[in-house]
Amino acid sequence: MALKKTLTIAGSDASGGAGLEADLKAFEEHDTYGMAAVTVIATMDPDNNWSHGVHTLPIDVLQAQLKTAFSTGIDALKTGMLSTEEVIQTTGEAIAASDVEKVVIDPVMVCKGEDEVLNPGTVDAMIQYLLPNALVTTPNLFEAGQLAGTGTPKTIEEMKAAAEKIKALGAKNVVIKGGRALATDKAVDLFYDGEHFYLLETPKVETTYNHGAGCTFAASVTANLANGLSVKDAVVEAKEFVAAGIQHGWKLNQYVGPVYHGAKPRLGAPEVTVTEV
Ligand code: PXL
Repeated sequence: MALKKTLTIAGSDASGGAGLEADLKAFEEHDTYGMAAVTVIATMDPDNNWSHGVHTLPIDVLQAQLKTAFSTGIDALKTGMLSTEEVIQTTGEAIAASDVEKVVIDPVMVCKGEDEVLNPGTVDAMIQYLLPNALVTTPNLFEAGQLAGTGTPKTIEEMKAAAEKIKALGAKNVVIKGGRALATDKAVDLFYDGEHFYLLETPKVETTYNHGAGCTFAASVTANLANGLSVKDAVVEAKEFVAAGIQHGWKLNQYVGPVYHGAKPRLGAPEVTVTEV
């Protein structure tokens, strides 16, 4: 058995739905061997309305993990929550110094429901250190607007314009996750490969149990790339995988409902419609 090796450089979500916990579950479901380099530990306080604590690990602890992981010969990697400019710079430089080409940058700026950027300065650092390494980047609407400097896109045309700007910053392929936020009757993502734009659509699911969807999507793209899929096929399968996870999202407690990371292989997935636009 020679499994492909996948790495997530991301935060730990102590509640298990997002962050590296989501990534490792998705890596496993895609039959790859998952590894993690932890950047920060996110905690949620049940005595204070599940408010988030963000505990960044010392930079030398991150560097030591990156050294471990890269020494094994990584086939594909993703980044997730990188909480400070120093963490972003260290991660970007380590990726650039490695020979890993299948690099998925999920430019996590906020957790759902919180709309302050994690830290001022992180957007510029992502542009400087992360995007130039990205084979694929997977911003949500808010993150796309921040990276593109356009403000949050509200239409498909605005998403296309933002994708072009993000591509110009060095990312080879851009997926903007509109999800169910756009005023359409489908959950719509836009995929731009630098030449063509494609809309990826699934039926909208009315649920708030979608915690971890973004991480699960980017991790699925990463594992698919490790397994040799083309970027487009990797993205389309990841959309199926996460749509199934959202369809079968469940209530962890009164505060949060994660996606069911194992839904697609066990319960099937909705069809993804792909349309060039
Ligand atoms: O979903 C974004 C996200 C990423 N990474 C970590 C998180 C969250 C949101 O809760 O906790 C570690």
